Amino acid sequence: MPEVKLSRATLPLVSKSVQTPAYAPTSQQPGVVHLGLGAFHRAHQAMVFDQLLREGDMRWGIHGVGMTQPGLVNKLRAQDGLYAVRVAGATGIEWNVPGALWQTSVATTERQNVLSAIAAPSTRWITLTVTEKGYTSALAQLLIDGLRLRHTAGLTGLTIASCDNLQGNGHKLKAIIHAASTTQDAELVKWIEAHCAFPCSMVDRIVPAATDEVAAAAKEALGMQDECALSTETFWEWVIEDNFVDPSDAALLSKCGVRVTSQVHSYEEAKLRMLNGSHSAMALMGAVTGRAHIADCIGAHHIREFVYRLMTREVAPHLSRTDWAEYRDALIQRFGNPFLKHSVHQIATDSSQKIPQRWPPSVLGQIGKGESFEHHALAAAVFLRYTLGVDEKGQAYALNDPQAESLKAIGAAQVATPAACVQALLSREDLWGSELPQSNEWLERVTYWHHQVLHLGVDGTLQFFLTLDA
Ligand code: CS2
Repeated sequence: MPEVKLSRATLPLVSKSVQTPAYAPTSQQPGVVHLGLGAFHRAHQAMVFDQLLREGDMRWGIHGVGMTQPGLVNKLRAQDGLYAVRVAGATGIEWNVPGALWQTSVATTERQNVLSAIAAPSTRWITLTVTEKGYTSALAQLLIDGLRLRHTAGLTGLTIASCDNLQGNGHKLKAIIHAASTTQDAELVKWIEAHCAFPCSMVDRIVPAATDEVAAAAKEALGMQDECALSTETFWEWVIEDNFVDPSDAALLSKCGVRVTSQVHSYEEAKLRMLNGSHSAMALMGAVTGRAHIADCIGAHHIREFVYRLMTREVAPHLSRTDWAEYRDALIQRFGNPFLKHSVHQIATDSSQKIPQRWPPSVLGQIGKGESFEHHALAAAVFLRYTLGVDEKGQAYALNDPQAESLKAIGAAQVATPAACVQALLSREDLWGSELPQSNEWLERVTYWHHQVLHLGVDGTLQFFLTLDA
């Protein structure tokens, strides 16, 4: 007998303990085009939109766009856009099948479909999770071409919400659109300016890439096969600037637990520097020591203590989010969630694009106040060690990073000529910005910790570090 697979037709057969959508996307067209149909969107915004749809507001169905790879889109199509999400935290486990994903496209091979979706009369929003490296002229061109169709057709403008881990993400998105537009687009740019809104947005939920283990757990929970199942934590946060084409969206989103505010900046900076900054540090430490998951890192006393101190001493003093202590304590708990199995190599991916948002602002803040930045210096030293591409047990790993070649070229000679390699890494303005490469103190401290990392190993260095009151 062929195995039963999750789809609209088999939805009634899903175990009753699983929450499934009662609504169907029958005659309605999607109101949201999402660019970057990865795991994160499906377990975060898609679940918020699912909540709105459950309440009967049918304007929140999603046209999900995979930016490059057709693999996931094909699997989702075979399941009519349905997939299960395991939500696990201290209060227990729940399985959910969100029903918000109604249509899908792949940007590289089905560009016309994406443009048509952007230009559909039903479309009201575009959301984006295209990752840090996705803010390219190609993305800008896709948006320009789609918006041109809307403009020509005399349709309304759109709320275009970047949800990537970038400070001022709405401004960045708008800036690349301006940079990619030509003089012939002058009219269109004026229309975009007047009729589209680019709210900045901070999104937070830990959603590891799908694994076989989660697929097996989904099969057990659903009573059928689901090739697109995901696992996430109970916690989620979405803070978005009160800047919408349709102002009444603010109240709707607020009702679902989204924080609509004019103060996104303070949430963004706290999240990028505390959560993501700690994540990058732990991911690199885990990769070099051979720990597979973030929970393994935070489970090691010296790494947990290091992360706690990094947040408390070097990140928090420069934040405007006043409830940072609660946020920090919640993060330590979240990192330890045993259900998440969040791979350190997944987070170490694209470190060259992530570190600039995550570490330098805190280091510069500490330098500015004449305070110690030893935790970040140690983390930067581990980053250099990571570029060797082999862990302390001798196991090789790949560097998945648009800068992989240049990073490996810098890191290769670090055992023979460590000081020169630290200098080469720290002189890169693409990683550290224009100010930090001028700091001799920073260079000196990273060089010091890099020496320790090479001689004591990462765990030994951390244990030694914690005996100091840095
Ligand atoms: C992580 C983020 O992969 C990474 O770089 O730091 O994806 C992180 O899990 C999310 O931003 C959490 O909201």
